Amino acid sequence: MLPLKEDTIVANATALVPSGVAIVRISGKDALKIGTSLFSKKANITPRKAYFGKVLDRQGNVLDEGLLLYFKAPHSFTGEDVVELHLHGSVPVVKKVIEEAINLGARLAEPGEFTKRAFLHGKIDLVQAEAIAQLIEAKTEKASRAALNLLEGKLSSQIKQLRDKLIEVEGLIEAELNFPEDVEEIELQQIQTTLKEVLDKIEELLKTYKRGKLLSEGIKLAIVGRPNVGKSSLFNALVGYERAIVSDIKGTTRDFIEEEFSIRGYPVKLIDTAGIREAEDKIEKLGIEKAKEKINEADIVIFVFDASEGLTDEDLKILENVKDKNPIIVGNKIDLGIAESKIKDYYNDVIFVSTKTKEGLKNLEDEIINRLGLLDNIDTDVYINLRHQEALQKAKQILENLYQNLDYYENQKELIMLDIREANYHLKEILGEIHTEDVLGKIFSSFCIGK
Ligand SMILES: Nc1nc2c(ncn2[C@@H]2O[C@H](COP(=O)(O)OP(=O)(O)OP(=O)(O)O)[C@@H](O)[C@H]2O)c(=O)[nH]1
Ligand SMILES: [Mg+2]
Repeated sequence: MLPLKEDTIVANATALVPSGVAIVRISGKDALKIGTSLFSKKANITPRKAYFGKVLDRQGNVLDEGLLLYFKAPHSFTGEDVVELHLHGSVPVVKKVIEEAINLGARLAEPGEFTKRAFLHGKIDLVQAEAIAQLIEAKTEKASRAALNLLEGKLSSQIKQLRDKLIEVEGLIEAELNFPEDVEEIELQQIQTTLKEVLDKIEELLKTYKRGKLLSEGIKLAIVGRPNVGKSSLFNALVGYERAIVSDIKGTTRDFIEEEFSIRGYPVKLIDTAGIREAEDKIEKLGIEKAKEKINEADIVIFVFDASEGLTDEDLKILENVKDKNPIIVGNKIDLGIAESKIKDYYNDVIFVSTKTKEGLKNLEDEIINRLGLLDNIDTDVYINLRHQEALQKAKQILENLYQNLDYYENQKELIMLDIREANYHLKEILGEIHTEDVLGKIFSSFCIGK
């Protein structure tokens, strides 16, 4: 564990916006001294009790009234002495209280520093620290539930089980090597069984990465097509309200429009774009350029045409231009009929919908989920992130190699031990049992101030 900085840090724990209540958090060895200097009740503060009083500046002028709470080390979030001042959520008052705490010797906390201290004091492991940021940033309930599972230690406990299995084998080999007369020889079969168990579990965890990424980062969907086919109508139908202007005038949508919503708990950013055609109008042309940019950025492109008219040459030209994106092809306005003969080459690939009657919209959602590889309804408790994925892959590679060549190592158990130790190093990295300042810097700097 790294040596902790001994200083006391302060920051707003709530957003700096006008609100009912705002919390200023102070953590470190002088937290109580600084906190009570800014409060009317100065002495005999019992931990975990809320005191109502005046919040004061250093000269004793009243800044606000509010609550003071004291959490005595190590029974606090950071594991240090922590004082929370609950103020009214007035931005200037919160700023003033922080400034006063700094004048009294505290330092403005770096992003994520409270959580980092909690980690360094062993209150949480690194997976749980990451889960806090994930929970705060979750865009859907499904995403927040997934983050909470990590915070509760559901991934950590699985990693710890793997780590312990490897430690056990490592220990047995070490004992055999050190005390060959006293200790029974460990069978290769036993090592093999453990390696297989660990590898299977690692494989299972690796499979959760893609879903976890989609859950935390969301999916970008762009709707494209020629003017008047009903792109904005589809956009509105999917997001659930009349967000975009719809009209029978071609070229209604000029600039792109973005809106966030969710499909089956996965956050989605939906983008409506200007209808693509050979436009004369300067502004429309700019909109069409933007539409092309949005197509490139999108994870999935939804190409819309008017099914009652069939696929026109203009449609086919646009379709040709987006074919690299493997678009979902949507035939809209089926309430007006389907011009089957003009669609025949593509018929089986088309999702037919009517934004007017809402027919077919569920099929479109299914197709989106299918394209993302999410249709199998596997709902795991835990999802790994990129950092976990990298570490698990390294561990997997070492163990797989060992597993396949185990027979060659029959008389070189120390090599088996070294490999297992190295693989375990990567599992310990996930938990943060082994870490570098670089890794911590990367994780915690992505937090916001005060967390
Ligand atoms: N009958 C019928 N009309 C529809 C349907 N969807 C859209 N429309 C009509 O088609 C016209 C064009 O709809 P928009 O959603 O504005 O089309 P757009 O593709 O966004 O058009 P631009 O923004 O000009 O590119 C409007 O008059 C809509 O009411 C549908 O499913 N059935
Ligand atoms: Mg439109």
